[in-house]
Amino acid sequence: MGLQLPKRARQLALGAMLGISFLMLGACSAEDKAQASRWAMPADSPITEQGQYIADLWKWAWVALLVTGGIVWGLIFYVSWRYRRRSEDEIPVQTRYNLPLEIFYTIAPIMMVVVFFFHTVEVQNKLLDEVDNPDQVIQVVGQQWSWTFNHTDDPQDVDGSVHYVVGTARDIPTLVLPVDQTIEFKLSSPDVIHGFWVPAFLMKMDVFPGQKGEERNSFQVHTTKEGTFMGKCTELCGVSHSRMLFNLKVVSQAEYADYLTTIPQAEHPLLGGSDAVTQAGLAEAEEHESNGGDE
Ligand SMILES: [Cu+2]
Repeated sequence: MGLQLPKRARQLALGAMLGISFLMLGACSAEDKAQASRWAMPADSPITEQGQYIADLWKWAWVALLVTGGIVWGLIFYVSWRYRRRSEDEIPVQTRYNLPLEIFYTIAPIMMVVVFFFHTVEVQNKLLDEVDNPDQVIQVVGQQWSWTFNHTDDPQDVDGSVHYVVGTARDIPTLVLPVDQTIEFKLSSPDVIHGFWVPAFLMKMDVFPGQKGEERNSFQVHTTKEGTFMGKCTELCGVSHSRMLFNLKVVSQAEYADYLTTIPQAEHPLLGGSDAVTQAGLAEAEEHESNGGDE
């Protein structure tokens, strides 16, 4: 026997609940609504052709789930209303061991997972697809605790000269990219695993130590939108992991050509490790630790 409220009290409680729900919906700010309209993806994203595939996969997954949710909620409300207990003495029909129904609700979710899996693999293949002649090759080094960006001068010669930017945990670096070009990122690390993440790309990739040359993790994007965005490390990589940030600026191709003349040049890419210049963040953290130890 459950709690038996008088009918009037139950109606009042239901009315109050509906009222509160509508009030909560009304309290959504303009920002909440804008966020909902892009299905909670970051503002101004995606900024690459590849990112659009992810945005679409994400959107249609939500649509499929909401349709499924609508059907399930509808059925729950319908049967709990239609087959509710109507009298004190008689309980409604109790259905169990209904084989066709059990087969249906086992197969239906498996079919859904198969469809999601198919589309996920399809999008993943598109994201990892690479052309042989990208317009730019950026050799990205993640090291404790900042980034080095090597702008390879000749995309066909990754061991040749580069223009480069080296960040530290104190001075976060800016990665500048040209708009409307295919850019390849080759990722490497001299110490531990880092994660190269630009939220506006809607994808990220791990940066592994021990991978050299062509075995490095890599991916390509085709930039579609100018603007300033942010990037960060997304693998917990040590004490100053949270400071491993960078800025991303996507500029016109002319501005990009000008930009390259303003940054230093080297005969070979700076890949960290023996290139002590890329370890500036480490020295800073050690100084901090020794100061802390004296106190
Ligand atoms: Cu890191």
